[in-house]
Amino acid sequence: MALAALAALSWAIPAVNADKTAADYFVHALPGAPATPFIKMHAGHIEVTPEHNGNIFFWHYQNRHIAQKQRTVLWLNGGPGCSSEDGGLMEIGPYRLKDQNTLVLNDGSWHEFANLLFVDNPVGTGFSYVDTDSYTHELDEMADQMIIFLEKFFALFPEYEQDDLYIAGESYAGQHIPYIAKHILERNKREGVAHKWKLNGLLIGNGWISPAEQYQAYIDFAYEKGILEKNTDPARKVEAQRRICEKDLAIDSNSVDYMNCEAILNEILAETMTTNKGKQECYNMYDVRLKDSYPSCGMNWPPDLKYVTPYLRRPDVVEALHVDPAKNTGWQECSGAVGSNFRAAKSIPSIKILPDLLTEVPILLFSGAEDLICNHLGTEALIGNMHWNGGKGLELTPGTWAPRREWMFEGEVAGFWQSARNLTYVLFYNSSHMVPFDVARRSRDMLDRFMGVDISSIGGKPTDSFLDGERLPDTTVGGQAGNSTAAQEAEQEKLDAAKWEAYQRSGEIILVIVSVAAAAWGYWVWKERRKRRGYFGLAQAAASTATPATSQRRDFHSRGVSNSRDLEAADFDEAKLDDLHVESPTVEGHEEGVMASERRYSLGGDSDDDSGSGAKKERNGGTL
Ligand SMILES: *[C@@H]1O[C@H](CO)[C@@H](O)[C@H](O)[C@H]1NC(C)=O
Ligand SMILES: *[C@@H]1O[C@H](CO)[C@@H](O)[C@H](O)[C@H]1NC(C)=O
Ligand SMILES: CC(=O)N[C@H]1CO[C@H](CO)[C@@H](O)[C@@H]1O
Repeated sequence: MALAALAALSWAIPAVNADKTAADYFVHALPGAPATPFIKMHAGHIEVTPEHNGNIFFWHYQNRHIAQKQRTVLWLNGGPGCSSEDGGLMEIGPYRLKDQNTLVLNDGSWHEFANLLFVDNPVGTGFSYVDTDSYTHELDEMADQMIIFLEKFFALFPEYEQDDLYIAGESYAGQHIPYIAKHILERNKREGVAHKWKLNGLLIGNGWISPAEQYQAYIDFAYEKGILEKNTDPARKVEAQRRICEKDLAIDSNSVDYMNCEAILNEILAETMTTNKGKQECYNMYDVRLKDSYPSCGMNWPPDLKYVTPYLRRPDVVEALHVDPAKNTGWQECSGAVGSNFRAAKSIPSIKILPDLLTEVPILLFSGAEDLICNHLGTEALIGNMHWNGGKGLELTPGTWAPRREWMFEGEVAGFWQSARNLTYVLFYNSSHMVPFDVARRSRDMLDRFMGVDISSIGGKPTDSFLDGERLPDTTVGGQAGNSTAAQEAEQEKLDAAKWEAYQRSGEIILVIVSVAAAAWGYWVWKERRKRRGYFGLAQAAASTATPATSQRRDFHSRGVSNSRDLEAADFDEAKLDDLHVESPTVEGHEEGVMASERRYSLGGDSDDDSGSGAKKERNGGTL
């Protein structure tokens, strides 16, 4: 019944995108945002599969400055089925939410030298929608739709088509990003393509890339962090599960995920569950310095999520972002329906396509060292086993490994960099699955360095950033922390030095931004918090978890997945909206978990070193 109504409804809103112009996407005023600096934004839907009512939502932010050339970063979160508004509002975007009504500036935002394009991918995710019988199943299909999206996006906004293009993201986007890159390179080589897209680099944070190494790494990481102890009962149980997993991998090494291997992670979380004041607790799989209520194990995290969901459901926000009425179900961080349909059963894992990509495009893999679900040991192992551009792993010449260069940022040891033959690996210490959530400014320095931003032409005070004590080329403008007089003076100096022509945007747009920014600088609020990635529904196994959950996706989290009926473009039932955890999206029927986690995270959310999880040993820096 709902279906019929639904179908009728979707036809009643025909071809919404057909005749839209850029002006239709302009975000005139974003509720809760500071009045200045005014950040230029466009948002709305682009139709990719009209036959299935498939519409992809994007949110675009214009850069603050241009150095040398114009750049665009396309950002994708994981899942599959998790919205890239996570990245927009909790990681790399210009704003963070201080509460559900107030946006504050993120002084580590990546829009300093790049236009940012957040895309809810694939259809059905976040604000995107599609008929409920037409979710995406495979990676190639996803990438085809992304190409259609980009063609239409650049038709609407041709001024960005010749930007240097980077694709960045985390978690399951470790599958999405290489596939999209491959499809872009193929598109560029096709006869008759008028404008090639300048794909210049990929950045993947705590990515799900290579099952073989990454499943093994669950146990290695658990031992290294002291989560599991060798030769104990829990360790033996987990090892038994590893053997089952290895058999599956031996039979077929071409899948993106394996149920019996996912179970390793479940086992680790279940076997290390503890009881604290009558409540069951487990490790937060996105940041093992933290604990969460069992069986959520991180799904309630990060704390900002409890603001993001209600904010993105405010009618005035929905309207400001031009969300089509056809998306009638309200924003959800992760869509269980999208995740469970995206089996990628016929897709090969992205590790198999990275070597080809590396002949044409530099790739940076970065890891937050405290993440378990896509942990750095797995990333290091997959790099070590991969052959590309005439060598294996990060070797410079046979037998000589690229050095790990210590990275000092703003007076602190931030991690290390290692690089060979177009592949760069960066480890972030003290960081979770969602690196930019924890250390936004460092993550931006990484981006600017990778993109080769050179601020010598525009002035500004560079950040303190050193590799092996060596002063690096000046990339990031770092002088804007706080609202101090010094910060304002520094900004003034920068503007004086810069001159308008330095901001070489031909149109007047950027001038407006710059002048507004100049008038009102000194406004940055520093807010560093921690955050995660994907998720997975350990919760489905619920308290009865003697046996590993079966149906959860590695995805890293399908928070909210458990209600397998995900309200999608189809269910037009307002009443259901109300039932949907408007507060913190969590697993239905697990109320007490929510409360417990709020308590816990109010403590855990504010700085990097308050983890209080106690159990694990610290830093892994030296042992890597
Ligand atoms: C690295 O990528 C560039 C493109 O940015 C390409 O021209 C070059 O051949 C690649 N290097 C190797 C060693 O393949
Ligand atoms: C500037 O900083 C001071 C001290 O931190 C603070 O009290 C004040 O509210 C800030 N002003 C603005 C406009 O953010
Ligand atoms: C605040 C904090 O935990 N800092 C640590 C970050 O990581 C480095 C390297 O492991 C440690 O030396 C710091 O103490």
